[in-house]
Amino acid sequence: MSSPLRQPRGEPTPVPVATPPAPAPAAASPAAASPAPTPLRLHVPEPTGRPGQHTDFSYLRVAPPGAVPRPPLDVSPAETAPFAASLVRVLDEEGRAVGPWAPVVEPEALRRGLVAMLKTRAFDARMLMAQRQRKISFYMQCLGEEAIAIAHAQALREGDMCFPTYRQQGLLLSRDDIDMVELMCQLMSNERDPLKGRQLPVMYSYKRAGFFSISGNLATQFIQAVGWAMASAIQGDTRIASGWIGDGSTAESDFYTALTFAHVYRAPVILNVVNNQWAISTFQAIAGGEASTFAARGVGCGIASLRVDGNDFLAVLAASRWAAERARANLGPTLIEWVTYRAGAHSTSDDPARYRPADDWKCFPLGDPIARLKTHLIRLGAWSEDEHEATRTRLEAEVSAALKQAEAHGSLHDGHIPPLRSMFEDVYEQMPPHLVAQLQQAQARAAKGGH
Ligand SMILES: Cc1ncc(C[n+]2csc(CCOP(=O)(O)OP(=O)(O)O)c2C)c(N)n1
Ligand SMILES: [Mg+2]
Repeated sequence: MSSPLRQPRGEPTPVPVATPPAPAPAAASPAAASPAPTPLRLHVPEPTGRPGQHTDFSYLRVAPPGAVPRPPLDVSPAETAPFAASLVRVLDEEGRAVGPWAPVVEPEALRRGLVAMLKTRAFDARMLMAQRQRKISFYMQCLGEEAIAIAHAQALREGDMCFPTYRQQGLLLSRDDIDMVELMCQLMSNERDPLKGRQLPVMYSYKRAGFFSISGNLATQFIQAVGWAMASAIQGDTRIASGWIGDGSTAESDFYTALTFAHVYRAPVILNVVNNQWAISTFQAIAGGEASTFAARGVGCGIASLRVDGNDFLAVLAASRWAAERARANLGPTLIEWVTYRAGAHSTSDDPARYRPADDWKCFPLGDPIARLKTHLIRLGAWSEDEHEATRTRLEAEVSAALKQAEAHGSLHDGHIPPLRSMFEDVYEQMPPHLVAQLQQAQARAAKGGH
């Protein structure tokens, strides 16, 4: 027997609708005259391009370079609403630096930035290949997003603390005191892995470089950064924090908790939201980027916020400096949405051809950060095509040489991994008896060839 509620296939199942309270007795109207209630439905955002199509990037809300004014440092959070809806840009199509955000910067600093971006790209490309050669187990690139971490690093001081995600390797690779070989040893989980195989390969940790241990639990970086910044202020210190999160991860409740604490106590922190349009195969609109911007979340929480072209090295530098200066002057937190594009796969375990057009990055309206800074420097007479090619070749050779060196300390292939006892070390100053017993048991088993 069919139920009166059963619908033909394909028809939505009716949702019971609460009956409105009965109107006053005299005004009762016949049921037949009232319109049929509208079945309720949900909106599920979709990307504007799928494999085999062309993405319509008009959803991005791109402003022309130089068009957005530069507010005073002590602007009130509410007054930043227009900045959170627009897009701060400096570099125009011809590589000129235009508008009020154009930073005062020595060409030498820009050259260093360009070299660091080229180095990061060469490192990523080689590590991707190393994963395909099964020398490392897993890798995540930041292809197309290099300017964000690298220009941001130039706005920070020694002692400031970044709470990065796995896509800010540029913070490390832009430093002279971080050895690529050591990063590679971690990627290979070999004998020289500074974290002794206790972290995922790409999750580095460098206290001396202001690079807090990466956590695989997304969005925790934001609460940690705000807490660290609050502690710095409580101690009357001068160091600020910089927290990082992706567009997708803003959907985590930790994001809002961090914003509340940052706002309430005016914590000296920069809150970076890297909107690279994707969270693995999920389009940014699913995390809430369709009807509003991610920067607007900051304004709603009482935090001064900017939306910035993340592929424009000069805009990243200028906005990062602005936010850092605000934090150092006790003017409170700044949230910055960096608009960029994740040009590569999410990780070596992902295949973006399954969910987005293959030529998407080529069509992305904000271009390639390396090409844009290169054009600017050539225009300034501070760089050339020849120098660019020579630098690229030199860096590729340096990365390959570093990989050889790292491989000499072992790789996944040859079992040169940290010694078994390291699993039991570094927790207690003196190993308690139950761990000593477990260690001896494990060593005895390993000696017999077991695991
Ligand atoms: C709390 C939590 N949920 C889910 C995951 C699995 N995960 C890892 S990366 C990722 C996508 C993150 O996307 P986004 O925040 O946009 O950063 P992106 O990778 O684009 O840089 C997901 C869902 C996780 N690591 N932690
Ligand atoms: Mg993302």
